[in-house]
Amino acid sequence: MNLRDRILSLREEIQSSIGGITSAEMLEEFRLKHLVRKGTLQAMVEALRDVPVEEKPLAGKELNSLKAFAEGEYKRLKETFDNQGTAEELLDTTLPGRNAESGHLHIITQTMDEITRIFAALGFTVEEGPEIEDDYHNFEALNFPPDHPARDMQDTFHINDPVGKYLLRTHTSPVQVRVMERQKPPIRIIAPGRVYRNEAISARSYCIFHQIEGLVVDEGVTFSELQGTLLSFAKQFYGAKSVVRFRPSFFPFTEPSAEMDVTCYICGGKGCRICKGTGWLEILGCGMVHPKVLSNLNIDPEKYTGYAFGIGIERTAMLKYGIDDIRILYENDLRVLKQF
Ligand code: 2NM
Repeated sequence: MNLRDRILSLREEIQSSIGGITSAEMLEEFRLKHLVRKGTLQAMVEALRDVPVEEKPLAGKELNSLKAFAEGEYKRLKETFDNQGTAEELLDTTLPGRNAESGHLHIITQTMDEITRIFAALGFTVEEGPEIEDDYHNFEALNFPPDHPARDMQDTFHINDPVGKYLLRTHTSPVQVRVMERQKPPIRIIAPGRVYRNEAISARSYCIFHQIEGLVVDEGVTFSELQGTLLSFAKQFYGAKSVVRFRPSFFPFTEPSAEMDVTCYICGGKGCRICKGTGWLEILGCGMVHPKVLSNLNIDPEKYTGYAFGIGIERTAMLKYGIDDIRILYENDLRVLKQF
């Protein structure tokens, strides 16, 4: 058989074996048989030296074409198998895992949970109520006179309902009203939740914020019991060395009413940037439940007394974490949220 015929028969062999290659292993066998230095194609190149001169050009051309074909097919199949290796080949279980970032509770929720836990340990149970309230539960039952400025369209978000009595609650006090409607004393509850006020948005106020309000009603409840309970809260939340003071204030639903300050937990009362040099932080409003609120809810004010308080969560969280603009709590900027 002359060289040209041998080359043609090698082409047939190569062509038919290429059709049967179905794995990377088979492709490697193909390479070792035909494409390496001691393979069939190189053997033909060497044999080309011994053929008569006149046969060389044609045989050479034939051989080059076969080599190009075999190498091209090898490259094509190699790429195919490289890209679709079995799952086992592609999965390297020794690589370090990808870090799955997990979310966490918002700073407002964290603060609310922490305060709730402290009062729960003091014997308070948690109550919730609707955010869309009616005028009676949000204002009237709480002794707000009909012309009180908070009832004005300017300060409260009213719902555009046919009766015109629904609104977004401006505090969580309507939850306390609903508890007093359905439950006889003793009552000892806190109401954490979201509230709404139609205020100009600024660094200090936002149209949405959160409160925890508390209510205790029983026979013989006194202002000193209020003071002891809220002092215990302040020591747990702001530190055991905390001291509190009460200043007279006014709310329609309490009499007497007070604001409670705690010694600044940053400077310990010496005066610093956070407490604006006063040594005190204003942290909540409180008071003895007004007798009219009790009688509105069929609780006999001659037999029962009660105290109530309200804590603003945003303000508390901002003081604790040194945040100076309330709006960043509502922008959902991960660069901010991840810090807490
Ligand atoms: C405050 C301050 C003082 C309060 C009163 C009542 C209720 F329902 F018993 F009348 N709930 N919450 C209250 C009292 C809230 O927030 C600054």
